[in-house]
Amino acid sequence: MLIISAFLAGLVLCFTVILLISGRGGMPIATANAAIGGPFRLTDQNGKAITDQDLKGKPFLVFFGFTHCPEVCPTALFDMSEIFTKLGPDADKINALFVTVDPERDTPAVLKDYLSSFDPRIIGVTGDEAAVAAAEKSYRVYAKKVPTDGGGYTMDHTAIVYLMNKDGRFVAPFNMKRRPEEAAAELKRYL
Ligand SMILES: [Cu+2]
Repeated sequence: MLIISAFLAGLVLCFTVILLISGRGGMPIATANAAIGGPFRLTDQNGKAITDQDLKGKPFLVFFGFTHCPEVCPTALFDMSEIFTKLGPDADKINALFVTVDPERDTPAVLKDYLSSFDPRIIGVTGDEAAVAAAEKSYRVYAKKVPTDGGGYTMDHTAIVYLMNKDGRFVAPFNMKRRPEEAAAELKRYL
């Protein structure tokens, strides 16, 4: 009973966050605001360093989450995988990043294992706590540890997918609530 209620509480939290911030439609909340995003130095799921410079020249989607997330993160990653499929050959011209807000548990190996259920082109990103916190700050991502009944914890976090252009500048929150072919068509406009 305790476990079930803890699970449900986690689910409700995740949903609340997504409802609060995703809204409907993909209208730019701050197109003129270039202050989202910026330099970072983190580690990918293969243990290799990844920086903002590695992403230059291709538009990218970036989403912050964690592998223990019951619902929101797997759904976003599933939708991203569908979009990659619809992109066809253009998929190689776009990057997608899943940055953990839970570096304590999400090591490169854990991310790699978790992402094997999704499109292999999605890049898992982690790092030490300070580097992850800096990335959260530059993307204005809210993330907070929430203790659960069993003595563990879940993460409350911002669930916006950001669309960044070829120069690494923020374009708009990316609307995932539509057919993957429509989302893919929008991405192709930024190639
Ligand atoms: Cu999540």
